[in-house]
Amino acid sequence: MNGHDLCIAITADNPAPPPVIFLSGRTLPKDRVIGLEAGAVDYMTKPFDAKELIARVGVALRTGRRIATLTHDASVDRMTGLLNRAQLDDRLADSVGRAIHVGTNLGCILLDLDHFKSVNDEHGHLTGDDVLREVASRLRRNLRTSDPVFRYGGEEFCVVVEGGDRSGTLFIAEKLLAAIAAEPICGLDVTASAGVALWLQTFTEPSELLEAADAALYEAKRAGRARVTVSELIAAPTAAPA
Ligand code: GH3
Ligand code: MG
Ligand code: MG
Repeated sequence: MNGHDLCIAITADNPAPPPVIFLSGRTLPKDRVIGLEAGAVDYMTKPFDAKELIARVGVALRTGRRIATLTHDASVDRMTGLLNRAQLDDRLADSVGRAIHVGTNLGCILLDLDHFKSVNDEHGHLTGDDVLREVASRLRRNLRTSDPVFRYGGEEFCVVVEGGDRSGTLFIAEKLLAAIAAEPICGLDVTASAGVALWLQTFTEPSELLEAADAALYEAKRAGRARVTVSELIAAPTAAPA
């Protein structure tokens, strides 16, 4: 292929783009620069030594695995296995961008466990951790893969519902609270409250959606907990009577 051979290191457990090593008959520095600037992780010239090529493939794979591990650790909350807050910020901005571009709805659900401090105080932090893990698992099991769930903070979780209108997002929020309360967790009756906000095209920042969900969550707590409240400030307009 035009003086170049491509050596591609692929592993089944690495879904990231495979690292590319050029093996080329073009030996000039400018050719190496072109190859490396095109995204290759390494550039070898012919004639080549097979053992050196294999060693360089090994280095590329090792580096790729380390990057994959670091990327995973930077995105996933270690205790619950959910996406973390940094991912929420990134993905919410993407979701808002798509909602603006396509003109679709976007729902945001903020969930907070009720009286969770007393779980720690009365049963210990390890039990508290187990409760958080089981809640995370129930949230994941009750959501489509297209509706990502994030660990927002300590005992707070956030779900982004792309295309979610008022009734659809409310339905999901109610379903999640029901799933948490359905069966005792670690022998304890656990409930959560949720605040729902809906994206309106008048918002300027994704953070406004989170602020609105937070205000709704505060309302749900104030109204007695174990319930869903919608941020009335930004509730989607109801259809005008015919
Ligand atoms: P409310 O119903 O008003 O939300 O009351 P709450 O007790 O749930 O809220 P509060 O903010 O008073 O307490 C939250 C508790 O969550 C306190 C904190 O120790 C606990 N928490 C936060 N992160 C973790 C964690 O990773 N593990 C455990 N075990 N507890 C956590
Ligand atoms: Mg909280
Ligand atoms: Mg709480």
